[in-house]
Amino acid sequence: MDLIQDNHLTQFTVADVMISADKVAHVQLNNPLEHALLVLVKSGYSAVPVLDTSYKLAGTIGKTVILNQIIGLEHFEGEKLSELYVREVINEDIPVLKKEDTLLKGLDKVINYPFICVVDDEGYFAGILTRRTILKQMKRDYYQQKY
Ligand code: 4BW
Repeated sequence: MDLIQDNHLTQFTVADVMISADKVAHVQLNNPLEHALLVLVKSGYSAVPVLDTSYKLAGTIGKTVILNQIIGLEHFEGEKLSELYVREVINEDIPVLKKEDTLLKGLDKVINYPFICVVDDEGYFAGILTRRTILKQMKRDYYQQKY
C-alpha cells in the first residue's frame, strides 16, 4: 500500500511513460490478413493496434485470431490470408487510456491486458502503455524509496 501512497504512481501520467504512436507497430482496418500477419511476425509482437485510415484507433489484432482463421479441418487454408481483411476479425472490445490518466489507472488496466492503447479526446491514436513500462516505473519508485 505504501508503494502506491508514497510514490509517484498517482503523480505520473500515462503521457510520461507511454510509447508514442510513431514507435508502435500497427495495421489498418483495410489491410488483408496477409499483411497483418507479416507485421506481427516481423515485429515479433503477438498483438498490435488497428487504426482506421484517419489514424483513429479501431481495436487490436493478434496472431492467434489470424491463425484460427486459416486452420482448416485437414490443412492450412493459406489462401484465406489474402481473402479476409483486418476489419473482419478485429477485436474492438478493448479498454483505452487518455494521456492525462494516472499511472495508477494504467496499472489497473494492464492486469488483464499486456498493453493498453492511448487515445486523445477525438479518438486519434497517441500510443500504448505496456506492462513493461509500468513495471519499470514501479521498480524505479521502489528503489528510490528504499535508498
Ligand atoms: O521486439 C521486442 N523488443 C523488446 N524490447 N521486447 C519485446 C519485443 N517483443 C516482445 N518483447 C517482450 C516485451 O517485454 O515480450 C513481452 C510480450 O510481448 P507481446 O506483447 O506478447 O508481443 C513484451 O512486453 P511489453 O513490452 O510489456 O509489451 C506488451 C505488449 O504490447 C506486447 C505487444 O503486443 C505490445 N507492444 C509492445 N511494444 C509494441 C507493441 N506493439 C506494437 N509496437 C510496439 N512498439
